[in-house]
Amino acid sequence: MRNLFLLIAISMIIVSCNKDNNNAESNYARIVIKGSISGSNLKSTGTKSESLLSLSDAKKVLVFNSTGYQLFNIEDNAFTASATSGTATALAFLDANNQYIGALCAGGLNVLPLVSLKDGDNTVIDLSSLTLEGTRVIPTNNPIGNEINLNEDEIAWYKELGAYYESLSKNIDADNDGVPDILVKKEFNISTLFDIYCGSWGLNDTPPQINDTAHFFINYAMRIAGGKALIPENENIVLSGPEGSPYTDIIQPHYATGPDCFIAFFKREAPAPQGYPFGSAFLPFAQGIYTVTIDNKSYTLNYSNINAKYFFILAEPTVHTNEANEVVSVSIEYRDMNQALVTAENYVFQTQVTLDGFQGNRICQVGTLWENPEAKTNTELYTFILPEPVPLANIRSVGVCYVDMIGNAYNIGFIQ
Ligand SMILES: [Ca+2]
Repeated sequence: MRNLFLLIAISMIIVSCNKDNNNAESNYARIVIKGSISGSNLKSTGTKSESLLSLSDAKKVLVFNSTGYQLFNIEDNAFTASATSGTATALAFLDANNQYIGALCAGGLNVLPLVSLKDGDNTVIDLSSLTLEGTRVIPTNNPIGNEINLNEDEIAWYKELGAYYESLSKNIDADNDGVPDILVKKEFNISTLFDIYCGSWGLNDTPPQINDTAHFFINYAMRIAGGKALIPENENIVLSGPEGSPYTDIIQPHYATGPDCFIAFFKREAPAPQGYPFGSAFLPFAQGIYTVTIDNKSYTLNYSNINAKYFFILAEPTVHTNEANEVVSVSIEYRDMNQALVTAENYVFQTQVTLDGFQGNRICQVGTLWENPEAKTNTELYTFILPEPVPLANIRSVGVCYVDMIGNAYNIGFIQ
């Protein structure tokens, strides 16, 4: 029963779509990012362009992370873009024909982590004049350490994420027709779901019990969301790769559509090793180039696997009951692997709590992940009030699922 239950719980989460960023309406604050283009003579050697481009050719700024892409125009050699506070965001520069010129590289980082901001959500990041070196777009004003207050360790940490954003930047034109896919609602968003069984949830004054962190089992899934114009006629989406040494064990266990997208999950199923708490193990996908085939048309997607160590923290739930022994709320504490409390906002963008019954049935969900109409109200990370009390005796497990600031998700399971 336990194995069955856990597998069902895994398949039930995260089916909501990303919002259409061009009609952004969100509770999440937007951080203004502006800059100007100087008449640099340095030429791009970008692989996406056949002719050499200079930054003065740039006409659009593409702001993106693994949950979405958004375009802003450059007019009179200047732009004012915005990105969601609490996320880590990259900027790419495109010419009038949507050719890739280069990506922002500030203080050695090719991503702007929009956390620890100088003036909070009112912070304006003025990159000032930008110049091109190769495909790196260098700002005169480096916001890292100024508007974005990171220490040396954090800067080193984000540098390690460079390859991840480089990989995402290559997915702006998955059908290789030279047009950014977001312009024709054919964009792909690719991310990783980590599924981790952690121990027992807390109950009132009894704290959660966490398993030995050295022996956590992590299951992996690749989540691919596709824009409205990509929604297939049937659910059959084929993922193959990575290029060079393709897997033979990829399955598609879950599929959903929303008004503006489809979402498919892919897993690599393997027999469970001895002592494993799940019925099957789901292996990680290697970094590389994958092909997605939808309605007989193929798309190229770059995937960069992020080690769970970067943004995985222990989101530990405690269930609170009333006099009738009904669950009324769930509180979350966020701790590192040494059980020290951490500032969740530096890791976590959104959190959702789910309560499931003994048949794997979903009893209650509080909070919603990703950006969709329901998620707009979800800015809570710590306290989750149930819409109505639920008998404690009906609860078999508690799941805490959060999306990290680079767009990957962690489903952290607890049973009693
Ligand atoms: Ca395209």
